[in-house]
This record gives sequence, C-alpha cells and structure tokens, in this order.
Amino acid sequence: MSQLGSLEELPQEYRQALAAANLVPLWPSLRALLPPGSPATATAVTHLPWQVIRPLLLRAGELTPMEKAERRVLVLSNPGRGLDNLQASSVIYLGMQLVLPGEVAPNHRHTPNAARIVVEGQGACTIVDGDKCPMEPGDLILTPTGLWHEHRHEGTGPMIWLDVLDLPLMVYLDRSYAIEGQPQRPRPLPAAYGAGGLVPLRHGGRSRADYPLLRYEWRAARRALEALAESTPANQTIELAYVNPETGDAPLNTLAFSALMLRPGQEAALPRMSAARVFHVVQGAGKATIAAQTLSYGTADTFCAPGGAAVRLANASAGEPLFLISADESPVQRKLGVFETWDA
Ligand code: GTQ
Repeated sequence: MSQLGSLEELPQEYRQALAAANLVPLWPSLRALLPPGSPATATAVTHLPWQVIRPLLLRAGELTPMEKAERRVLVLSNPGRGLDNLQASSVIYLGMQLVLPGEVAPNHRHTPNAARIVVEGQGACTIVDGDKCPMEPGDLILTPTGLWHEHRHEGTGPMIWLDVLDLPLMVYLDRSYAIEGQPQRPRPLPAAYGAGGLVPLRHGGRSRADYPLLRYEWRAARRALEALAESTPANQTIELAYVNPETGDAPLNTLAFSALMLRPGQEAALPRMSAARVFHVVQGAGKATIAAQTLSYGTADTFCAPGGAAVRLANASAGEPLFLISADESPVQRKLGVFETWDA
C-alpha cells in the first residue's frame, strides 16, 4: 500500500485557503480513517477494582447530597479514550451508583438505554414504567430507552450498582436528552416469565411489547448456569445469554448481556468478536488475559475488553465457582452490518 501525501507537503497559502473554506484534504487522513485490514480502537484494557471505587463512592455520599447529584455516580473514563471522556468504549458507559437509605433518585426518562447490575445492598428498588423491580445483588434490571425510571432505597446500608448505558453513542448521534417526571405509583412486578420456554399467551397484545421482562434475577441466572454446567463438557465455557423472552433478541436495542460461570480452576478462551465487552464479577476471583495484558480480579470488580481483543478468563479458586455478567455492544454492530467474529 503506497505512502500518501502529508499536509506539510502542501503550500502554506493553499492550506490556509482550504481552512478558510472549511475544507480538508482527504489523503493525509485516509489511512487513519480506513486502516488497512483491521480497525483502530482507542479503547484500552481497563480494570476498575471494587476496593478502589467503593470507598470513593461512599465518600461521594458524604460530600454530595442527592439533591445536588440526582444520580450519584462515579463514571469510568477509559484511559485510552482521552481525558474525562465518560466512556468505557465507543458505545458503552459504565458508572457505579450509590443510593443511601431513605434517598430517592428522582423519576426521569431519557433516550439512552440503561441496565443496572446490582452490586451491594438490600431494600432498594427501581421503578420502571410503573413496575417495581426489587434490587438484589447480581440482578440485571433494564431501563430501556424512553421508559420512566426512578430509584428508591427503603432499606438500611448503602445500595450500590453498576450502570451500563449506551450514552456515548447517543451523545455521538446528538440524540441524548432527558425529561423529568413526577414520582411514579408503583405496582408489583408481574412474575410472568419465570419458566424457561413458557411465555404468557395473550390475545390482544402487550402494552410494553418491546420490553416484556425488566428484571432478570441473579438467583434464577445462577441456578440456570449450574444446571447448564451439569451437561457442559469440562473444557467448555458455561455461558447464558440474557434475552427478550418474547423475541430471543438482546434485552436492549444496543447492548447484549450474558452470564458466565467458570468451574473451580477452569480457564475459558472466549470467542473473539469485533464488539467491545465489559465484565462484572458477581462472585469469585481470577485472572483475565485481554489482548496480551493480564489482570487479577475479585468479587465486584469490573473490567473492559476492546473490540477485536482475544479474551481469556481463569477462575483462580480451586474450590469455588466464578460467576460474571458481561455486557457488549454487539447489537449496534449487528444492526449496522459490521459485526465480526474470529476463532478464539
Ligand atoms: O440511574 O437513571 O449512571 O440517568 C447515568 C444517567 C444513571 C439513572 C447513570 C442516568 C442514570
């Protein structure tokens, strides 16, 4: 592939004439815009240890009252993507949110899609489109685009969860905005999708057809992983996709989620894919090798893998299984026709 001309090679007065006309020549940037063979990514492998973020978040609880925060969140800024970028990847935002007993994060709705992975605490709920979703550690709770949501904490002790949003994408698209609402009148969450393979038969359609299930209980996910493990060969990865039970699609338009289990001592090479992926450790400790970088993680740690990276996970414990939840941006890439996978 031939070397292309640089900006510096052009006469100064020509460059000035281009700039005055809001023009730039393509050729000095062509190889960066369309790199030969594989894309560039600024997303760095990043590790967010629970031991680091938890005390900083509790300190935020002392420093900033809810009225001054609305959402009390510390957000990961991927060191590869520039200063204060609030991005885990090009699509994914990751934040750790704290709600203290008696506090309410007020009702609003917004264009970005969000999901919560509960990390610590009991007695809080997220009310989504009127449905009261209790929050237990490990639960995955959806607040999809456009749906009203608020968080209330009626228990004791801090309540902490990981927010996963497609906010960077919405900002990039100039489509990010929110609308404030009045407090919702919650109704109990219907338990309509508790049995695999059975969905409610409704004549006349559903009121919220796109998002029939808002809360994926960790208890059920863990039981399903353990059941799958019984019929999975020892060297194979035990992984379940979270799906919309009515369609089989990813739970959100832009983000896919899965639950993983590694047996004691097990190592898993995950299929290499073009979408960036983040992992949250629900329980256990181990090692990850991502694009030749190694990190050690424990319970409640979070880490990011850039798109295209080879990811190997290991359970460091000889006695206990390891459980993780992952989120990735593959639905965006699939819809745009640019999703790719390679052998691990
Ligand atoms: O809980 O609604 O981390 O609106 C960022 C924006 C959480 C939320 C975030 C939000 C929320």
